[in-house]
Amino acid sequence: TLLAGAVALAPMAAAADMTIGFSQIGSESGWRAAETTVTRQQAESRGIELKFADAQQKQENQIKALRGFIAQGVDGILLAPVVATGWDDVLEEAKEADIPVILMDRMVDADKSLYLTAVTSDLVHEGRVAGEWLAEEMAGEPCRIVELQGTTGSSPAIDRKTGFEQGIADHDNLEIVRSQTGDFTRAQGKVVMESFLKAEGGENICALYAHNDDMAVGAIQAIKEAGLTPGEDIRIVAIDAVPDAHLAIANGEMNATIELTPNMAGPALDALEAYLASGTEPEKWIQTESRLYTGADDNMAVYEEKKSLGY
Ligand code: GZL
Repeated sequence: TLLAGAVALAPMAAAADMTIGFSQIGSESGWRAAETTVTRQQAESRGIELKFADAQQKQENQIKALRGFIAQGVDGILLAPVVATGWDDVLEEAKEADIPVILMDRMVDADKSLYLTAVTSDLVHEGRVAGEWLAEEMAGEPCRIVELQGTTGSSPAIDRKTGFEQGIADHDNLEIVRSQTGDFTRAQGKVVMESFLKAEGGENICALYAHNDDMAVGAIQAIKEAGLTPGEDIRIVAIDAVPDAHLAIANGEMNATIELTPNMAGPALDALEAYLASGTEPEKWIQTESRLYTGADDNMAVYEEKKSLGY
């Protein structure tokens, strides 16, 4: 019993003096800022010391941060990889240093032995749900779609595009006529939507698919400034379900969003603690849920609840 007691205490001891490095992409969207807040809360509640590095959306800054964490000898690393490629060397260095790496909300194109697990949603599924929603909404009516892509080369931009195309594949009344990155930001979403409206003529655009709500919110501004009614003249579907998306849907200015939880750190730190305490190897993919919200939902109630949680 003494030994068992000691082992039982070990995880707490490990958590109490555990140091984790977190290489965060930046704060390009409301969702990203919420993920950072939740990660700090999750570390705090576990008595974990979190070393936080903001990369301002630059991969080289993330690689530098990871090398710093390795040099400091942290117990584990959380990495939200801005793009999918170019990680092999630094992940090899972490493996050499026997420091487990957990991927947050985005995937990397690297051998699975180079990371402990990835905590992400099914990014292809999210895109497919968006496409299927629009297909149902249009019910066979012709619809010329413009698409605001996420950060070029990021797994969400690649997978959400693939999924949306799957979702509309069987509906030849739906056609993507323009597709360009808005880098997941409101500012770029607005600028690119302005260029779409200019190039196509607002009356020739039936719908916008944005890879995240922040670009959709920027596009709503552009649509209004072009004298059109967002949510009616141009239907809008996006992903994240940040509070401002629920507000826009409640106001009829947006039509649908697919929820992405900002709490990737809970499952990530659970897996990391179990691994460090007793060598438990988690599944290589811990999938978070995706849920569709439309005008049929009580978006004001969800907005209030998310704001009350500090989102
Ligand atoms: C998706 C995540 C995306 C969010 C955006 O898992 O990586 O990054 O959808 C954020 O809001 O910029």
